[in-house]
Amino acid sequence: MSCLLLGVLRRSGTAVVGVRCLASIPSTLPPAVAEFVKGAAEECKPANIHVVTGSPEELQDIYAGLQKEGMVKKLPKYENCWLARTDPRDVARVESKTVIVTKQERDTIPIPSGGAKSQLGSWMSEADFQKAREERFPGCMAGRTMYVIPFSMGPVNSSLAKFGVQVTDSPYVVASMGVMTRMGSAVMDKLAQGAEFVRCQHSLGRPLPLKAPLVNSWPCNPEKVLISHLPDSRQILSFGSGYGGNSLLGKKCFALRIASRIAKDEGWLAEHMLILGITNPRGVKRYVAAAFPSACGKTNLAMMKPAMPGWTVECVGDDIAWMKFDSQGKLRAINPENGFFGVAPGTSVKTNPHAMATIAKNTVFTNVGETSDGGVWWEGLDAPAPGVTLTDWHGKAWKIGDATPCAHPNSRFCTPAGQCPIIDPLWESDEGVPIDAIIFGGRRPEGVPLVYESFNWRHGVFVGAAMRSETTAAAEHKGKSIMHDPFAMRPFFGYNFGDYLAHWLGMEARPGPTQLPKIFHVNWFRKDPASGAFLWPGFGENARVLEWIFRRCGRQSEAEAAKRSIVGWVPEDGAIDTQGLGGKVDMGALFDLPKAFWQKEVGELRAYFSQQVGADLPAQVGEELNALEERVRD
Ligand code: SAT
Ligand code: MN
Repeated sequence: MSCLLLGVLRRSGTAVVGVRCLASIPSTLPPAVAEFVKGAAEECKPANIHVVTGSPEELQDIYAGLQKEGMVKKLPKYENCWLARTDPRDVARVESKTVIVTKQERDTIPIPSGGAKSQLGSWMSEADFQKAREERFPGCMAGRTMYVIPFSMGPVNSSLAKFGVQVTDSPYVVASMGVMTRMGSAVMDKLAQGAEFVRCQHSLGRPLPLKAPLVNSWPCNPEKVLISHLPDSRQILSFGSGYGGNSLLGKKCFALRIASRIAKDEGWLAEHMLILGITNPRGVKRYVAAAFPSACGKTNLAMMKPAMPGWTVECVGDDIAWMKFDSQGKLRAINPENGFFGVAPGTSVKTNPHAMATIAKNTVFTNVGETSDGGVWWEGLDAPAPGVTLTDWHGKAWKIGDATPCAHPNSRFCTPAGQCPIIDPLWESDEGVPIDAIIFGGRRPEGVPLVYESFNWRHGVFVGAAMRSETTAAAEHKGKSIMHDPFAMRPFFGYNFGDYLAHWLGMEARPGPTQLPKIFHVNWFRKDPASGAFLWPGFGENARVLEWIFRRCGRQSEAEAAKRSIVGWVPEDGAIDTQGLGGKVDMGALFDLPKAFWQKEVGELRAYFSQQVGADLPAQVGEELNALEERVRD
């Protein structure tokens, strides 16, 4: 066996050993971790191994190293804030190169009919994966340090938390994982007690010496990107990208794809949902979880400043919810993350004042613009003060009015959740917060009312399955289209969507007491067909809708403050408080339910379910679609 030079391994802040051979690893690492690290090191052949403790001094060293390599620069305008500019080919998640490896294709995705491509995930056979792995990983960390990151998704002592170990050759990933997860020695202590962990192996795919120069000092290997998940053995292997959800493996890869599969096996839910607490003027508090596709303002809602006097919203999480029934049958949720990895452009004092306060220190910004006084800038912020000039995300001089954007549209802030001024006091509670309502939403310019409540759990599951949202067709600019994005999980399902629906439906029949949350659908984005203007003001005014949801959660009778409609329960006239909106909002138009629209919607859903889910669609979901069709008949 080859001997590798290992750096000083530190645990709990103490220098322990300078190990020379991989065989020595078990003396400092828990045996299962040592075995994983040994396997990764033998495959990737790093020059050094550094076990991450998570101490402040260690993180300072990491940032200093990143600065020296030119991967980040300090932003002197703020406290401990950093700017990274990536290779322009490495700027977002790469769905087309994201796969799930299982024995059978049908374990991963429903088989689409008529040779169509599945939109519900991407399967790779075990044999193809093995080949892809052999083409990528051997020797991929040569000359680099392999960091070993023990991390926890969820507060380390929470009964809902799960652990991972990520090996990576990217110090930027170490710094970002330090924000987005609980990372370091406390987790290693749990692993030493035998706790299970997800094995995460990540490489930028640029061994040293380099064969070609880096762009922006940002190592990546765009031609070879592959983000692979092995749910049966709880493994993630990611190659070629240093950015976001491709490389911070605790996030989408673990907390959604692998965790959704673990949740199915163990009887809980891992969902692409924000969690917020809302308190009414009498001090009664409820928690809700909400799923929205991208570009629907999820982070803004999670940190909303209610426009209604006396109401407060507090944030538990902005992206992912892990939810499990407690012994009383109440669904309890934790945010498995420790930070926010939010889209910067469009974030401003007007759209999200609490996010602006959160990112003022200890934040890593990636691909945003830079001001000449050492700050950050992006589209949606006020113009900088006179005399202050701008540099764009490529590092070139930029001025307002230039044809290309200053910040990349997917530029991000990576910032500690605990800094959010409205972080919920229970956001790190071990048992999670009790969820009274689940909200689905989408960007629907036509036909879909401001809010409705499902008739029951089974209908609510159908509402989640039927989620659609407007997107701009990426590079082709063919205009807008309404994409299916069931449960806002389309890119994140860890197993067959038909089985996922069955798992959700099964919550109703689970053994023991069960208090199911109520399920709602909201649409802040309906437009006036004549003018094209939004009918609803959105942002802080969305609290008016949350108020109705709040009331419905505590209702004494089914029809309290509501009336039956073809889509579900909608607010009875006057039940949504519009005082203070100046009579400008057309509630009639917001709740209009044109039958022709809904007949067309039923047709599109039927085609989608039959092509994309086929035989794997649970019968109950088909029955709900039939029932909707009946209700919208002329
Ligand atoms: O880049 S991430 O996957 O972490 C964020 C996102 O795309 O939603
Ligand atoms: Mn997300």
